[in-house]
Amino acid sequence: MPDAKQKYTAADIQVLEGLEAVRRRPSMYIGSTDERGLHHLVYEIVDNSIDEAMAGFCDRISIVIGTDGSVTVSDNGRGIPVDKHKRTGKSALETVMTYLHAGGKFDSQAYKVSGGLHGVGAAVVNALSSEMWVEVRRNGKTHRQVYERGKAKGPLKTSSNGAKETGTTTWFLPDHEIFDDPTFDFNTLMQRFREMAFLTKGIWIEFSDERVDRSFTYYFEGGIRSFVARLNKDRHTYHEPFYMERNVEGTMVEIALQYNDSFNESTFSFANCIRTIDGGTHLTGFRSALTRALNEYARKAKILKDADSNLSGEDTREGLVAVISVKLAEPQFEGQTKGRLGNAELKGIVESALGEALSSWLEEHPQDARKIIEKGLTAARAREAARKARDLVIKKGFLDDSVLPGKLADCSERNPEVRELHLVEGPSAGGTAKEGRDRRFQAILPLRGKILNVEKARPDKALAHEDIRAVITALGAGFGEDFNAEKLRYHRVIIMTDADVDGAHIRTLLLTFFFRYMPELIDGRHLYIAQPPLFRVQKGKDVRWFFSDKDKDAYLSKLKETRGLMVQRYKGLGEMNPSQLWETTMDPEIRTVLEVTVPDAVEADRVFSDLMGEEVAPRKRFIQAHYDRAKLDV
Ligand code: 0RA
Repeated sequence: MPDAKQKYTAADIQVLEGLEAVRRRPSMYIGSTDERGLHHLVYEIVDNSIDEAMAGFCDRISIVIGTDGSVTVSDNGRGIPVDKHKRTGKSALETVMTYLHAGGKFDSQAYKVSGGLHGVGAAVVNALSSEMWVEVRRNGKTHRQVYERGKAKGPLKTSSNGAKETGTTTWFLPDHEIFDDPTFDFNTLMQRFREMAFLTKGIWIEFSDERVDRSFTYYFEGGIRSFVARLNKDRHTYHEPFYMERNVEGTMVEIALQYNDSFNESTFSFANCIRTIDGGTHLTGFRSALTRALNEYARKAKILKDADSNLSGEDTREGLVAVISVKLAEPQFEGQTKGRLGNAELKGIVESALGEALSSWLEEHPQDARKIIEKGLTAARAREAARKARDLVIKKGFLDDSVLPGKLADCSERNPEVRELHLVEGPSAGGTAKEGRDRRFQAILPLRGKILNVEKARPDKALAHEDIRAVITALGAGFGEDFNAEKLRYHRVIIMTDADVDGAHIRTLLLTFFFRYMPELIDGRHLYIAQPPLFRVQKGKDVRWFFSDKDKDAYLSKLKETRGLMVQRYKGLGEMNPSQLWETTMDPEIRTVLEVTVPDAVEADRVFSDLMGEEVAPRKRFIQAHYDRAKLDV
């Protein structure tokens, strides 16, 4: 944590350069000028308020998206200083807003915890906004300055308000000269603010979007403890969450974890409030401490006998839900997408902090400890059984891609980039698809019907399932940690199910399988969902297909007379003949397919466990809510 008593004044702020550079090369500062970069602007400003909260001076942040596409961020912190800055001769506020690298807080004195652009955030946002203003409430006065494309439009205006309240309000309008489409996405923002609220214990974040008249307030008393509880909502858990928070020489380590009765691991790691998708040193430290503490306790409590071997890391992570959040002075984000924390010292810091805290917790909660270790032992036995089963299948030639599944009707084209694999519900529709397809590049794999729910089955069971094996072998790229996208035999995998509730269920089962066993297939944008039509409307020789009730009704209502009119409803793929299926659903020239994307891994994890886990109610809710959504954001 930064030292809360530390005072900053204008003198702490270093001046480097003007903002022309930012307008010339915006991507250097915000990554891109597409949707991502646009949302980055909001995060930069909110991050500054989060920092003020982390320093202990602010507990409320509000964000409003205006009908004009503007953003207002308000906090109840101390207010940005407005005293005169020695080097620029301007106010600290104006200096912070109009010069690059004018971030006082990023000097060695303290650190910016929420990541971002090292304190240059506000200036970058200013440079990329066609209009901006900041209002600071301090010392019973209101100070206000207006900017345009990074330049002050007038002096800092001060008026007395006599109020005790302090804080900062920032308003900006993203520059349409910079951004291709300056439209904010409600869900993207909402998810990020929720995450920020989880990661900053005790903060109230109010978010409202006046364009759609929706608003949310987030407050999580327990911080990441609440995060873990939320991830486990609707799952059967074994104990109350374990939680620890520790400051090791200026580095904050916060960890919450809780086991459930599933077989999956859901661990989310963060450094300075930024998701570290590819883990890093903090995650490595976490894992080794977890394995070590559980094994040590298991030996001491004689749950593991002398002759037993230790639980492996994997065994200790079955059914684990964990959130690891570290905050450090100079985070190094590594890897192609900067998704991995590189600071070497974090491994030891997290390892010893968690080791100590978890060992004490296990001593204090012997019943919980026993349940967790027994779960690990069961996992170990199952893994051993799975290994044997796997050796056996490998011996028999299963998962050897020279032996393709018998039901697969392959295509003739050799280049995987143009090859498509259609997973078709049921043998009858499979037959139609085989006849209707373009056999040069479209392969068909008919599925029996319902595939196994992998959310409720161990990997060995899943692999014994015929359809699942067929899908894995047909794709030829392995699964789980051994998945290798370079070996994919098809770069497009298209799920084709009936347009009814059963079809939706089968589709969800398949999505769950891909999400758990081949997430790279989704990340790599290889997975699609076919869109078969719901209606065929014929009037004389004119035949039209409709994909929704609404479109069909709109068309019918425009018709002047109904003579020779024939409206047919298609319930299943099997009701179409091969040429109809080709024409409406398979022909790349006219079909529409939905790309499956997972924009938010935290949400997706919960959605899949909601959908496919033990509890029935949430699943119903989801299927009903998402049944005919246009874009499948799982
Ligand atoms: C440095 C010093 C002080 C406040 C802030 C930064 C500050 C910045 C932002 C940005 C958004 N909201 C903010 N709130 C506070 C205060 C120094 C003092 O009062 O001693």
